[in-house]
Amino acid sequence: MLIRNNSEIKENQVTDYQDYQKRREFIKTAAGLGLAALSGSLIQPASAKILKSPYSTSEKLTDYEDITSYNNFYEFGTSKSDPKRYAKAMKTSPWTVSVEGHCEKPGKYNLEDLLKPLTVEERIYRFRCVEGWSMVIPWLGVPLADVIKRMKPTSRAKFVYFETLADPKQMRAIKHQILDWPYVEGLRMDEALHPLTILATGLYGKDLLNQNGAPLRLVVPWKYGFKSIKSIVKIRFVESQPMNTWRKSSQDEYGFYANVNPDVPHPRWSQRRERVIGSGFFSRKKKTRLFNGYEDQVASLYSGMDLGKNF
Ligand SMILES: Nc1nc2c(c(=O)[nH]1)N[C@H]1C(S)=C(S)[C@@H](COP(=O)(O)O)O[C@H]1N2
Ligand SMILES: [Mo]
Repeated sequence: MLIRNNSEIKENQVTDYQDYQKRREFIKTAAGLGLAALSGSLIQPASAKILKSPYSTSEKLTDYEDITSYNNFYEFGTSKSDPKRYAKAMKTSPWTVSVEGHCEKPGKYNLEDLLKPLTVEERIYRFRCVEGWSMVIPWLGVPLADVIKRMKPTSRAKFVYFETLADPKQMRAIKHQILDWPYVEGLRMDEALHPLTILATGLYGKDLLNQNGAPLRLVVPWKYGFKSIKSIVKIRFVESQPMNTWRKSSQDEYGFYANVNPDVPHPRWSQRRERVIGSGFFSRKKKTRLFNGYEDQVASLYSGMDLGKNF
């Protein structure tokens, strides 16, 4: 298995970044001293270095406990606590990703084969959900661009389509038509190739837990959370803009682009402020920024577009 869990480290021990950094330093040192038994036990993939990405923010991290217990993953139910409770039933190893459409290297890839030649990076991204809450998460992952380039898309590939597993035996809410399963999403090719866009395999130095979209999920930090599709089993290169699940369910409320934008209210609520998760009972509210604060990096992708219409 490319990605390992470390049974010695309990979830509740991984609570803050200092601890986490210290442990990583220790493991690096141990590896340097040739203590083979210790090296590779935490960091994925076993043999590779993890680069600290220049794209990270330095904001205070959300606690591991909050990131892994307050989730949206409707295949397991609509309540924020359902994914943690029920997603264990999903089997994430072995895991196959089917690559399809306009590219030179289509096929069914084991997760290991899909990611093996690539370098895992750690990136600390602000993650904002459409319902007005935000987290800051230290992700582990690979740039989506690196995966796309390996698949050699042809000139007809203008968008990338993604699909989540939809197995009623493993996902208890699939039997309810809450959404049109499988959950699907899409990005325009330039968004997909943007260096901020990653395929995440872990967070806080550990493999993703199922509730966060194990073993492979998208993270697009300047967009609302629903673009960041979880537990991906299919990646397809397509010519025209794909439909996405939330737009299918309510196209007045959710667009294709889903760029974080305080000036475009959701029909049922303002999007001007966000609750920072984990900031206590008297939750801290923060002003939401255009493109979730990543305006300098991504605004040029949308120059000339009316962001009120293309929301
Ligand atoms: N397959 C799938 N992916 C999904 C969802 C979902 O219900 N199913 N929810 C989305 C929404 S609305 C959000 S806010 C994020 C939440 O990610 P997190 O639970 O890791 O914070 O996942 C997104 N990806
Ligand atoms: Mo969301």
